[in-house]
Amino acid sequence: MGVSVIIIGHAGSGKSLLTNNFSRYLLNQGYSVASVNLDPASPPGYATKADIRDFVKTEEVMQKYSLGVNGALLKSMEIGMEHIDDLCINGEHDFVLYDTPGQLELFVFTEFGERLVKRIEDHCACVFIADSSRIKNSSHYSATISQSATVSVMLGIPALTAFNKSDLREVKDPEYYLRELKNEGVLGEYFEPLLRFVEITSTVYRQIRISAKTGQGFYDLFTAINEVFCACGDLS
Ligand SMILES: Nc1nc2c(ncn2[C@@H]2O[C@H](COP(=O)(O)OP(=O)(O)O)[C@@H](O)[C@H]2O)c(=O)[nH]1
Ligand SMILES: [Mg+2]
Repeated sequence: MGVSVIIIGHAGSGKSLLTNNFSRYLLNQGYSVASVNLDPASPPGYATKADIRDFVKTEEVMQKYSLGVNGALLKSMEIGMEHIDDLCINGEHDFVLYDTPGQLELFVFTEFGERLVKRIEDHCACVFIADSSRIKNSSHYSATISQSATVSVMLGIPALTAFNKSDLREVKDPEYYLRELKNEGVLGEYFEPLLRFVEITSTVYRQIRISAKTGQGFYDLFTAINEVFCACGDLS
């Protein structure tokens, strides 16, 4: 059975570049890989097995329905949902990478993500991409980890956090942020147990630092993805 990886993160965090370069990495390792673009607003810029833009393009939705950007994005996801069967690749590849819309709420907080996950028959996990260049203190770090946990809960699948753009800036060890949090009063008191909770409930908690640009950390990401299913006792 293959592995489906849903790549989620904030706009500009590097989802599309990761889909492009990580799929090449997997291909070079000898695996069969398919990439799926689920962002109706941007052409993927890499070869896809399925592309939501074959069914709906946000710029056309804006014109056709006289909508602003946000309305058109939501409408695009609604239209895309009618084609979920065409966007779901099951049982054909070792890995399927799903590149999600720029704004993560379009995938996580609409029915689209939930429905897609239900249609995926392969093993399925999500990789939450965080932009390391934006993590400048313990609050940023805690908020990032919390969001990854939220995505996992919303979609009902395991999530890994991958700290991208490590070529620009590397995140510090979790212990460093925990120490810092202890000095941050109320916020620290709130986040420390939260960080511990995420640590205990995650299948893979070691920090994964990658660069979608240079390929740094791709082996670590690859092994972590495999560990998710290994830890679930489900490698068949
Ligand atoms: N330096 C650096 N730039 C990156 C990295 N990943 C993405 N980018 C750049 O960040 C911008 C947004 O990337 P993109 O993949 O389109 O983000 P998306 O909105 O999450 O799909 C682009 O200019 C990418 O070239 C990385 O690891 N390092
Ligand atoms: Mg993108």
